[in-house]
Amino acid sequence: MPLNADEQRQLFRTMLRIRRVQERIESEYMQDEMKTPVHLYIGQEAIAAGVCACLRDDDAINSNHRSHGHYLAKGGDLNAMMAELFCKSTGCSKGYGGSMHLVDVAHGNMGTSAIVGGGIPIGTGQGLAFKMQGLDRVSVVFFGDGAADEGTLYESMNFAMLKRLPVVYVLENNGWAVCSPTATRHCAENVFHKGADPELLFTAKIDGNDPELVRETMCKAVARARAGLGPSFVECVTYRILGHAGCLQQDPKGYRDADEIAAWRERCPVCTYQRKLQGQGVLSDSDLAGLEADLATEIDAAFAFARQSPLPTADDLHLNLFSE
Ligand SMILES: Cc1ncc(C[n+]2csc(CCOP(=O)(O)OP(=O)(O)O)c2C)c(N)n1
Repeated sequence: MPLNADEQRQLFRTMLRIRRVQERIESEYMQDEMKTPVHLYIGQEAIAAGVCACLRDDDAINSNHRSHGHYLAKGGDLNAMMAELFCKSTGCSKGYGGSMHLVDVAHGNMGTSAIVGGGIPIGTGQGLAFKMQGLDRVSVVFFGDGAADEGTLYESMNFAMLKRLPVVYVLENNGWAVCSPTATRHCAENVFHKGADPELLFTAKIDGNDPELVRETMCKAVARARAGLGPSFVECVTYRILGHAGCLQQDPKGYRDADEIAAWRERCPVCTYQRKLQGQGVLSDSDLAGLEADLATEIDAAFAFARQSPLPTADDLHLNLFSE
């Protein structure tokens, strides 16, 4: 069903918010106050926004090291995220985890992990739990093309198909795993879509820079999962515009073609969607100015909150430990 104007503006807002937060992190990263590696999501915003627009608060997501967008789109608190990046005790993981360990159980963000592919079996188990409890909740797993190379994807999907689990596997194919292009790792184009039985697995390969298409495809997968019909695999083709980790000036030069980066910058999902909504008369100049001002205020406040928050203390070392 086509989106109405409010839904379109909401989708755009989610994307723009993720983008502006990422840009601020990038611009301040060299000050070395954020004592955590960061993996920025710039260029992939349409996926987190489009996927999470189909989910309820009580649906679960599991994701990976590049998770700022997933956390924000699923309703995570920006103050708690920024405090986590500054490793402060007010952070969403109490300052113990940093950027790769964002969590917000109240909004169904069950946690992110630095283990590539690690969220895939965990999200599958989450789907099993929902099914065993007789709930109509859905478990979504976000992972990259590098994680898709790992055997755990096939074990997990086989099990999800066998048990008809309410799991949606969202592959964010951004073309690269650190410095390795997908062409050197996958035997063919569309390798993940060959021979899938639609009864067992709904699959789609789509433009991951088109938020409305991501949302529409995802809503089909979510409806199938809620109806007890089983898992789906949605491959979203996109591009990581910045480096693998850290800020742009820390990215090694030469492993990517400058023309490739320029071509994908042209296809920036945020700018493209902004132009589309402006063209449709859905987003006015004053809407945009208001949105930008609100986001700048919110982001300033989150960085100030993070800076002013206390570090964990030595006594905190004894918390959150398990002993018999
Ligand atoms: C099990 C495991 N192997 C290797 C790594 C090192 N590593 C960190 S990120 C990464 C690349 C992941 O690529 P992809 O899944 O495509 O995600 P992207 O970074 O492109 O978003 C690798 C190999 C790791 N963290 N965990």
